[in-house]
Amino acid sequence: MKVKSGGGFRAIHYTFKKGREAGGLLKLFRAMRSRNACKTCALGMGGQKGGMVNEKGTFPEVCKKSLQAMVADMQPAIASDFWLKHSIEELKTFSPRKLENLGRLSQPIRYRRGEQYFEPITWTEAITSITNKMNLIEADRSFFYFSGRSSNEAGFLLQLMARLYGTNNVNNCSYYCHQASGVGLQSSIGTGTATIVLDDLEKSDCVFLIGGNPASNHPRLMTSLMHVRRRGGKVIVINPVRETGLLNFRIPSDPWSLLFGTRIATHYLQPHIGGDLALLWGLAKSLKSQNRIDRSYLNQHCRDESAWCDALDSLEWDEIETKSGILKDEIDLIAKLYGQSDRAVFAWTMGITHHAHGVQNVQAIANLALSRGMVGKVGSGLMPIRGHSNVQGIGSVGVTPTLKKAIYDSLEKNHGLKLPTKPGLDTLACMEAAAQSQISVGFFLGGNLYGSNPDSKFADASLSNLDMSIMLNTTLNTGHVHGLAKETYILPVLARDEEHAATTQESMFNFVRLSDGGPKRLMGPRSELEIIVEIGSKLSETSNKIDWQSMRDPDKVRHWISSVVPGYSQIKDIGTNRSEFQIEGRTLHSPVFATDSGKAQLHVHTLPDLLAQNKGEFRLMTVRSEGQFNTVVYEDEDLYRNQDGRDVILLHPDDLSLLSLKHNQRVRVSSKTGTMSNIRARSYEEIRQGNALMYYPEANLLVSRDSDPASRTPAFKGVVVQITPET
Ligand SMILES: Nc1nc2c(c(=O)[nH]1)N[C@H]1C(S)=C(S)[C@@H](COP(=O)(O)OP(=O)(O)OC[C@H]3O[C@@H](n4cnc5c(=O)[nH]c(N)nc54)[C@H](O)[C@@H]3O)O[C@H]1N2
Ligand SMILES: Nc1nc2c(c(=O)[nH]1)N[C@H]1C(S)=C(S)[C@@H](COP(=O)(O)OP(=O)(O)OC[C@H]3O[C@@H](n4cnc5c(=O)[nH]c(N)nc54)[C@H](O)[C@@H]3O)O[C@H]1N2
Ligand SMILES: [Mo]
Repeated sequence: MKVKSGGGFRAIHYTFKKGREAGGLLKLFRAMRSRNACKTCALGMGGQKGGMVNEKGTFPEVCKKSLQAMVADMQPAIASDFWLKHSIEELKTFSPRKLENLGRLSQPIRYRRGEQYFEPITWTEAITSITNKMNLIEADRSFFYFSGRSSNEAGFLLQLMARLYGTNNVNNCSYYCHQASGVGLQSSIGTGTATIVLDDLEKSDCVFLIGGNPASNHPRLMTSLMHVRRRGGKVIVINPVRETGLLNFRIPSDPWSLLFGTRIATHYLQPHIGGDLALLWGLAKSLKSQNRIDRSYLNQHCRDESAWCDALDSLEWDEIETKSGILKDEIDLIAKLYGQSDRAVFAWTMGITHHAHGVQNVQAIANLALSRGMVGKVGSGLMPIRGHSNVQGIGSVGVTPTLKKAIYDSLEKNHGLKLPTKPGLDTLACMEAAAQSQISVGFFLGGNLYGSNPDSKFADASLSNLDMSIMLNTTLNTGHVHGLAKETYILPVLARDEEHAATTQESMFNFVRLSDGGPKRLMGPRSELEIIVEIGSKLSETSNKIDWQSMRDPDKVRHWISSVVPGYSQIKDIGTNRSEFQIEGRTLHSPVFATDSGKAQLHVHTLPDLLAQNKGEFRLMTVRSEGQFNTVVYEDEDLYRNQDGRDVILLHPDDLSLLSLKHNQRVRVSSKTGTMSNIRARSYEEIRQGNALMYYPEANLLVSRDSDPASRTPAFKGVVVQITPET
């Protein structure tokens, strides 16, 4: 049966199913209610108000993904004889789901080239071998990659260790995610994160949701969107795909919505993939012709108003229509609605950032918001919807190749440390350096760089070219069996709700939460902080530079963070006063910007041509299904898009006819980077004609390393493919 709404009873039924897997619903409920920040997206659940409570204090807010993540952590340990029974070659044939379901990692394991099996080793042996090797190489021949699941404390300490060791090759998954938002916002308004708090969303009368599928990826945001709509506000979705859950969603915590469903989008624009920049400029042009631009705001609070207005005037509608795929009438209608709004919020996700012009997309969103004075006012503003639960915090505390000047200065002046000055490499640059044998050691705090990277073949070759890699993880993923370095160490870590001391995380609304930790579920894994201390205290370059042993205590690390990270001074006492806080200088409720001039900057762009202009070519987006969290696939089916498997390419029915293909016919999909065979071409009328959809991470075989020059984010949603029938 075709699924016509997101959420609903299916989500509740799922809760019971997961409860059974976790050894009882009550046990799962207790774990979910513990005072820890939610482990999945960065919407900001949990912390000191208790699990399943949002930043406004509403309960119960729960989603399928948070249950999945919790149940995964509640699994028993992988038995120690497992490693001797299953060869690496065999593990390579396991699906991401099978790897995750093997259980929790609980002892250090090592692989050495030439051997066929992982070998369990002691912690002492692992730490000694790792530090011996690191002591032999030049620091700049190493790189550090962080996912966004770890705590602020672990993030801060590991980046400090890397820099004391002597390298700035420090980066996080943001380079494959929201980097374009950070760079774009910084260049427009002087800060790189959301300008609003959750409550502002509840006050707005118009929300633009651009290039995201929160029904599946940030389900708890749907409650706020329901409220906007119930208040008579507008929810304008811009997405080449009509996503089921954005049309109708059944919110489990709202009885009426649960039974009858809630319509979410009031308006739905379907541009071509990559057509947003033209569309955003079109909206601004239309707004201007309707005399709805707030000239006095632009005059007082923005720079380069006249250059921006001239650019709007000289743009031709023909160009806007062909490059966006949206007709002027439709653009005029949406501009009119926006023109009537008093408090508008602009929210966006990967459909905006995963392009070779991702930064420009973000700047154009900021332009549009600024044009009506929607930045720096209650109930309105800019809101990048972040991915990982602490990806924003990891960036704030210094996990970036270039340290913020304030952090750098403070570490040098106040703490007397000498930091390296050679510029650090971003994620893609590190992968390329590894492929060229310029880097020999990779250190990974969480994540799955192999699975996340564009051009999977290249990723495999590049990571295999390393002499040593060190991975700190909770469960096994594809990155532990593909692209193995000559010597690979996998170190098991505790999840944040199992640590003996409290840690902190930062939500997408710039709110710092305290996770209490909790009893260890397994005896083998260690806390991330403990492992970093063990390594840092044994590296010859770092051992005597700070008092490592004291850093086992997250309170001590927080003292450091408080003294060096801008806006974070209140973190110093959070371990004792337990007061979660809003980071200073981020939320903008008045139009004073953190730029040199105090004004926001308007940007002018040239509009890129749409990709895939030639006959037989399609624009491909690579996206998440409802049943996965990034490279970890929990279920093969994609409930909301009505797909029973992941080996598919979704095409508009007219495109199938054009290609003389039948629904479900096997095809070969090729790009300039790779080919995937035996894919089912499926008729999917919800996608805009000329565009195609496939699932990440599998489709990374097709994604090239072309990236946005300004943010270095790969164009995961801008791939040109050809489709031919299998013979
Ligand atoms: N369940 C679940 N939740 C998650 C994750 C997960 O994997 N699973 N991952 C987390 C992470 S790290 C992140 S970053 C977020 C990701 O959250 P999203 O950004 O929502 O995830 P994607 O699946 O990448 O999908 C992007 C959406 O963009 C649309 N899109 C694609 N190309 C374009 C375009 O050119 N223009 C426009 N306007 N739209 C386009 C697609 O149709 C799709 O609806 O979710 C987080 N939450
Ligand atoms: N083609 C394509 N590629 C993409 C994307 C896309 O849309 N299309 N999306 C991109 C995006 S937005 C992102 S964010 C990246 C994802 O990039 P990553 O963050 O690198 O990948 P994940 O799959 O989220 O990593 C999951 C692993 O984290 C580990 N883990 C879980 N919890 C913890 C913890 O508490 N501590 C530690 N140390 N480890 C833990 C588990 O072992 C799990 O296997 O992928 C990017 N790649
Ligand atoms: Mo992400």
